[in-house]
Amino acid sequence: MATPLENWVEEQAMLTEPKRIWWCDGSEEEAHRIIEIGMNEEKIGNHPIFHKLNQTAYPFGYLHRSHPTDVARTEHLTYVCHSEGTLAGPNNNWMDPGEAKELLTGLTKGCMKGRTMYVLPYMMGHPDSPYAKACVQLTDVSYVAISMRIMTRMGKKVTEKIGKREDFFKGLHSVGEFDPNRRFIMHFPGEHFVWSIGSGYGGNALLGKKCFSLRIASWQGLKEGWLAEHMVIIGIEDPDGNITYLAAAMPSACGKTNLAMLESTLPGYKVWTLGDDIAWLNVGPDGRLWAINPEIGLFGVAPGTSMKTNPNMMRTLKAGKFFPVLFTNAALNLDTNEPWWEGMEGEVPGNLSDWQGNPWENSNGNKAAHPNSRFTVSIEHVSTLSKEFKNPKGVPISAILIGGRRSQLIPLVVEGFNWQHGVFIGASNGSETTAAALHKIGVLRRDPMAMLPFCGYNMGHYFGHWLNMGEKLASPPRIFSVNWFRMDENGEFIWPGFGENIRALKWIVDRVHGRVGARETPVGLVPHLKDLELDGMNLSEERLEKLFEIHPRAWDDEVLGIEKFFEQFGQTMPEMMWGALRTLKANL
Ligand code: OXD
Ligand code: MN
Repeated sequence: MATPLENWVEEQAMLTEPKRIWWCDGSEEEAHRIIEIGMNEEKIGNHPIFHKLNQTAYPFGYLHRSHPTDVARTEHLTYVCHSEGTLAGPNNNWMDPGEAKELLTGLTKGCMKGRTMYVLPYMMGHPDSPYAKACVQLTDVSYVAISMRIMTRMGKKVTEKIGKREDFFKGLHSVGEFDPNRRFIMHFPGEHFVWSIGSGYGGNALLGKKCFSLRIASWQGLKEGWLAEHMVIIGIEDPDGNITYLAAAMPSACGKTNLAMLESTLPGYKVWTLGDDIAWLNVGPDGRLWAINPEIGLFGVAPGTSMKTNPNMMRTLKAGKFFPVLFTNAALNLDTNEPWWEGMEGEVPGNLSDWQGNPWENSNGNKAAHPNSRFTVSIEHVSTLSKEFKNPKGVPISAILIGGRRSQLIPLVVEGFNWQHGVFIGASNGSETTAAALHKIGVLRRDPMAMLPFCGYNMGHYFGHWLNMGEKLASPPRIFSVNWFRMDENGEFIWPGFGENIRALKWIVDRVHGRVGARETPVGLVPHLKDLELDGMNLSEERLEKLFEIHPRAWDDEVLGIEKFFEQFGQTMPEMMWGALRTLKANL
């Protein structure tokens, strides 16, 4: 007798009409076959899906060029279809589930004709973790099948684990015609189901990532008492060999991957990598907050990544352990057959094709790589991978960092007065927008906990859930805000960032262990400058003070912006958040 999984796949095949169905076993041998298909059979426009790169310089490396209109997340086409609009909240697009299904049925009918339907059984989280979830995604493009193999624990074992169960998470994906007018990313939290059509871009198409591990999982977390967050997980080892684990939320393309792979400039300190994008946080039996990374791969922004900014990542891309490594929408050095992007060290190669494969002209600020070009690589390649990565229990979190890209106003590091105040800091977080989603770049938008595009339900309830989580924790982590991006009057970054960020992290670790005091300001606790370890750094006292400047009047607009943002949530906004805003105003 057919299993619920087989029945579901069969139903989707009746709707989408693929020429064949391929149940993926997740093996390396299979990945080679799928790559071959992507090089020789499947195409986007005139381009094959994959181009084989120089295997000496980039072992297992392949270049993928997307459809030109399909380069980032499309937030305006992303919907969360709860039974009622108020559950989705002002932070989500909402459509009635029945209506959404009717619309998508029309767009999906026969969309896989002439194509292969890949069936991808995958696990989010370590299979032995009590927090892991079994999922299945269907897709009609080799790029997505291969990317899912890098990002998730995919394979036959998951099919066996699902067996006769019905409670697996389902994702139906088709690139359709890559038509932005026929593109939707629809979430049905009540049914553990995501239906995505018209895009092959990571955040829209690798359904285990944003769609499932954040939007659907955050809703699960609300109902079950845990958190699904847009966070890095790292361990910081001090000179005595003690490791303190931190989780850090930052909006897309604000340096989470660099933070996850930071190489310390402080002797004796070392950063261990556990995750660069998503954390599932549960209350452990010991009353502490425990984190797992549900993914096993990195899908990072390429431009700006270099031996100077992130040497660890450059080595990771060349480690050649787990097949394959993908580069999406990078430029191509036609002389060496290597990928290239803006910000890579060395001279700009003379003979480049741009991210669409056209000869590149170095003029008018014309970018060779797309600003949101990406690499996709197994976390197994990372030499700083924590030995706890494979621990199904995860790691206990001592501090939560919340950051954004703020050229003005926000100090380098601020500690919340307590959990509730930390939640307020997170809820009022803002950041200047980047190329990770299609919108105007560089405008300030409120992005609470860096979850605005990813919280699968009303954020008013989300803040309430965070406050409740604090109640359930015997020893809640301390919450900090961080900002590496403050600029001076000349538009220059004051703080050098990257490896030097360890100095701010050290202060955070010192606070966690009660080794240093702090100075109280209206916005939270900041370091006594003497407690910051700045030896070997070229930063004048004056510039250092600038990093922590708080001008009450400069905060007026900020407070107004927060107030306006909070108002949207009406009755769902916890009174405690309003109280914290009133206190901030009074203190300023
Ligand atoms: C990502 C994003 O790809 O946040 O991680 O957009
Ligand atoms: Mn992200």
